[in-house]
Amino acid sequence: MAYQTITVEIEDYVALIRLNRPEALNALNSQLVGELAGALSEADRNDKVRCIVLTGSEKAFAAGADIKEMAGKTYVEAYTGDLFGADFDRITATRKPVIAAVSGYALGGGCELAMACDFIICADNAKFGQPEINLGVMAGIGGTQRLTRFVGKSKAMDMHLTGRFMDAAEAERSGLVSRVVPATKLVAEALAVAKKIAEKSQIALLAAKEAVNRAYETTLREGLLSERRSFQALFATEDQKEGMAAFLEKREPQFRDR
Ligand code: CO8
Repeated sequence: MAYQTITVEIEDYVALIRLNRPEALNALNSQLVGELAGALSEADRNDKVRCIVLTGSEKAFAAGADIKEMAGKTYVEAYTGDLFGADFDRITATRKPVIAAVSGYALGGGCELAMACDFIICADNAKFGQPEINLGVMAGIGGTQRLTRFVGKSKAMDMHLTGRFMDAAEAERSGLVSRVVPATKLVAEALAVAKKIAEKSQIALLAAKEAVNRAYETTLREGLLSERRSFQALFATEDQKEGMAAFLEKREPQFRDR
């Protein structure tokens, strides 16, 4: 499928999706969000993809929702048109692991998009922010909920109410990102991590992702029960037999997704 606002490359079972609107610092317009949702759904269905890396350019992962596109909208248009709603739901419904590789600005919707991925690896030049307050609005695709879960109420309030940016060191310290790497090595590092993930049993990967996500959506008791049942269910797979046999025989496992 040909896209105009993103590029997709697949190699070694990893799909590298790049946001590609350099003229607008990868601002998220309806076309880009729709294309991204389509590319992620396609990657989910593609047997040649086992892990996905989502990135932007060195200057910007994404500088937010497209202000030019949004500026003239009325409440009725935003509400009845469900601005980004359905497409963003499709993005967050991706079942395979998605790593956000963030360099430069991840602001507003860009920060929200990165947080909607499974984890964030960022470059040392990364800047995260929810500056919507400066535009007379607020976050609208998960920022108030996800940032608060990542960094806690105090920092989340600080970010949303002042619109200030958080640099890579603070983002790592606060638990927003999992690793910080030099900007020049960001994509290579993210791809290396994705390739490692791609070697695992896909059944176990999907189950582990589902289980971690439940931590945000249910009570501890329900989450623990759900985790236990998924763990036990994995003993019905050949990959569990192979993984444990390989450990005992001191060799690398050969997972077959069965
Ligand atoms: N939308 C549209 N165009 C943008 C955006 C954006 N978010 N950000 C940058 N651009 C454009 C600029 O207009 C400029 O275009 P042009 O050359 O045609 O004037 C080009 O990108 C380069 O930008 P700058 O010249 O401003 O570059 P600087 O290096 O000087 O500054 C900044 C970089 C600091 C990132 C600056 O561009 C900036 O502040 N951008 C806006 C950041 C922002 O406010 N983001 C939040 C947007 S609102 C949002 O994301 C809401 C999400 C929820 C939506 C949910 C709907 C339901």
